[in-house]
Amino acid sequence: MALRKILTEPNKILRQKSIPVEGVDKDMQKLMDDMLETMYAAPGIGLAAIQVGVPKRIIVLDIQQKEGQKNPLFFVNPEIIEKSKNLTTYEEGCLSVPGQFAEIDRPDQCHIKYLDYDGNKKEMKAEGMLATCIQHEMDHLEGILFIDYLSKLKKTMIIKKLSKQKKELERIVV
Ligand code: GNR
Ligand code: NI
Repeated sequence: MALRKILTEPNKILRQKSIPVEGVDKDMQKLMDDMLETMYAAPGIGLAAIQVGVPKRIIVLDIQQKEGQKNPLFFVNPEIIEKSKNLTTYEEGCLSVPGQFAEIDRPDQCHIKYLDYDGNKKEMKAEGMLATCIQHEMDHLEGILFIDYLSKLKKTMIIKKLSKQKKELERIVV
C-alpha cells in the first residue's frame, strides 16, 4: 500500500468527469487500497479517485472509524437508483477544500447500485451521514465540489483563500 497526494482546489483535474471502470482487477484493487490508506491518514471519512488524480469512478468510505474498528466501504461505478425528496443538512468538509466547512442540503436517503471490491454487483439503501457522504463522493465523480452549492461570493472567497495558501506553500518549498 502507498499514500497518494490529495489534490486541492483550485485544480482543473478535480473538475474532470471520471470514467467508468471496465472491470475490477488487481490494479483497481491496489488503487482502492492506496485510496483507503490515504483517506485514513488524512484523516477523512471518504475519498474519490479523482482526489488522488485518477479520473475513475471509484469511491472509498468509512464513516464509523473508532479506534481500531475499521469499516471500509468500496464503491465502483456507483449509480443512483433513487433519491428521497426529503432533504437533510450536514456540515460538510472536503479533503480537497482544506479547512473550509459549510452546511449543505442533500436528499436524506439514496438507493444506489455499484460494484464492490471484488467486482460483485451490489445495491445499498443509505440514510443520514452515509447518504450525505455517498452523494458528496459521487459529486466528485462529476467534477463537483460542495463549495459549488454556496453563493458565488462565498465560493469565490474560499477559492481565493485556497489559492493564496497554495502560493504561500510554494514559496516556502522554493
Ligand atoms: O472527510 C470528509 N468529511 C466529510 C464530512 C461531511 C460531509 C462529507 C465529508 S467527505 C470528507 C472527505 C472528502 O473530501 N471526500 O471527498
Ligand atoms: Ni470531498
